[in-house]
Amino acid sequence: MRGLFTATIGMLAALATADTTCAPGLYILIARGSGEPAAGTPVPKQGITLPPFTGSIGAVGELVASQLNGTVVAGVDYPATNPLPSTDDNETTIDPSDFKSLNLTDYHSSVNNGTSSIIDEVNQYHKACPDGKIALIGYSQGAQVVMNSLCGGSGDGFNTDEPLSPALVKSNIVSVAIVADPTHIANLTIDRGNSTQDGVFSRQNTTVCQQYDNIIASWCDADDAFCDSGDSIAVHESYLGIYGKEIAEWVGEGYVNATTSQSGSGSNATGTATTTPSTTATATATSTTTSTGAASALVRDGGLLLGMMGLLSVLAL
Ligand SMILES: *[C@@H]1O[C@H](CO)[C@@H](O)[C@H](O)[C@H]1NC(C)=O
Ligand SMILES: *[C@@H]1O[C@H](CO)[C@@H](O)[C@H](O)[C@H]1NC(C)=O
Ligand SMILES: *[C@@H]1O[C@H](CO)[C@@H](O)[C@H](O)[C@H]1NC(C)=O
Ligand SMILES: *[C@@H]1O[C@H](CO)[C@@H](O)[C@H](O)[C@H]1NC(C)=O
Ligand SMILES: *[C@@H]1O[C@H](CO)[C@@H](O)[C@H](O)[C@H]1NC(C)=O
Ligand SMILES: *[C@@H]1O[C@H](CO)[C@@H](O)[C@H](O)[C@H]1NC(C)=O
Ligand SMILES: *[C@@H]1O[C@H](CO)[C@@H](O)[C@H](O)[C@H]1NC(C)=O
Ligand SMILES: *[C@@H]1O[C@H](CO)[C@@H](O)[C@H](O)[C@H]1NC(C)=O
Ligand SMILES: CC(=O)N[C@H]1CO[C@H](CO)[C@@H](O)[C@@H]1O
Repeated sequence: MRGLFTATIGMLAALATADTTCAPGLYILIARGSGEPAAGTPVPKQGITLPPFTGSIGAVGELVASQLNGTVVAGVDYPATNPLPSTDDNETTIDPSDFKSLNLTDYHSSVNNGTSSIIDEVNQYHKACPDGKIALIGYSQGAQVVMNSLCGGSGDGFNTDEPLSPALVKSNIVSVAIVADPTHIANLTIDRGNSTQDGVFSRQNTTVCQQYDNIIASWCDADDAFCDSGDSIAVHESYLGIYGKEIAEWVGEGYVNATTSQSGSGSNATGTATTTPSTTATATATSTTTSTGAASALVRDGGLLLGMMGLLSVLAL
């Protein structure tokens, strides 16, 4: 599914597993898309490397980190097996009937691994850092994995894992950003983008996770080959460029909501308390931040933001 993007990155050695050092601020755990390398994505134009396992959507984590002091960005250690044959690598469309005839055994085991891994990593982080606030971001197969961690395994070839404890989710997970989810269900309140169709593995049971609607946003556009059951791979790879900033704002807003008001009111989302530029964004990515002044809004205009938007366009999914 990653096409040219994957082909030009090259495989580097896989690095550390999720960081259990408590973040001074928000801890962002990211599940990458099918076929994206485990090694951090290099972004030569920006002179940085995204953290391992975060894939291209790791750029959104970096964008949040550049705006929210004390943010740590980490990725979920799972295979992210690409179910498509390599002949589809550079295609912009897919024949939906071809997709239905794929052997999905390895995809199922990858999703099952990812679901257990993210649940373990969140539980470990919570154990080490009981007050730590967590955001989850998932793209494509990683979106399915993140939703499984909240809703439970989706069955139908996939495991039926127990989801994260609702008590933990309510007290510690502040925002969830889902991008191009194959288990997407159309027309829910969590939905963003213009998809009107369910995904190829449309989720059957939302009993547990529907209580989290206020912290989840799920982006899917019409004709996406996976979240909208359409035929476009190009749409599936377009989100970062179109919605990257909006997704980063959603993630940061959840943290601001949770830390500025017990009642969850977002009215102070532009306050200065938690929105200073980070100079220690992550342990593994070199921050491009040079500004030292306090920010007055979650995502500001100006050089840093333009720099990060440049990063989004370089990485355009
Ligand atoms: C950012 O957070 C660190 C660690 O909590 C703190 O030492 C530093 O003063 C903060 N910087 C700003 C600009 O708030
Ligand atoms: C999950 O996949 C990772 C590599 O992506 C591997 O190291 C780990 O052992 C797998 N876990 C299970 C339970 O299969
Ligand atoms: C896809 O495009 C890249 C870059 O042009 C090329 O190196 C690669 O061989 C292509 N892959 C396939 C399967 O055609
Ligand atoms: C599907 O893939 C799995 C794992 O690669 C393999 O064991 C199995 O035989 C395949 N099934 C078919 C019908 O090709
Ligand atoms: C859906 O939104 C995308 C991104 O803004 C846009 O490119 C596309 O034309 C829209 N599709 C429809 C059917 O409205
Ligand atoms: C979602 O809503 C649109 C517009 O009302 C409708 O055309 C479409 O059939 C709905 N999709 C599903 C899966 O219910
Ligand atoms: C959906 O999941 C919940 C929680 O696991 C379970 O209690 C319920 O029976 C499931 N509903 C269906 C229709 O499978
Ligand atoms: C933040 O709070 C506002 C106002 O209550 C709410 O509309 C929004 O959904 C919240 N955002 C997140 C990410 O929790
Ligand atoms: C929790 C908090 O800081 N609430 C403040 C939000 O902003 C309004 C004024 O804009 C204050 O009155 C609240 O105390």
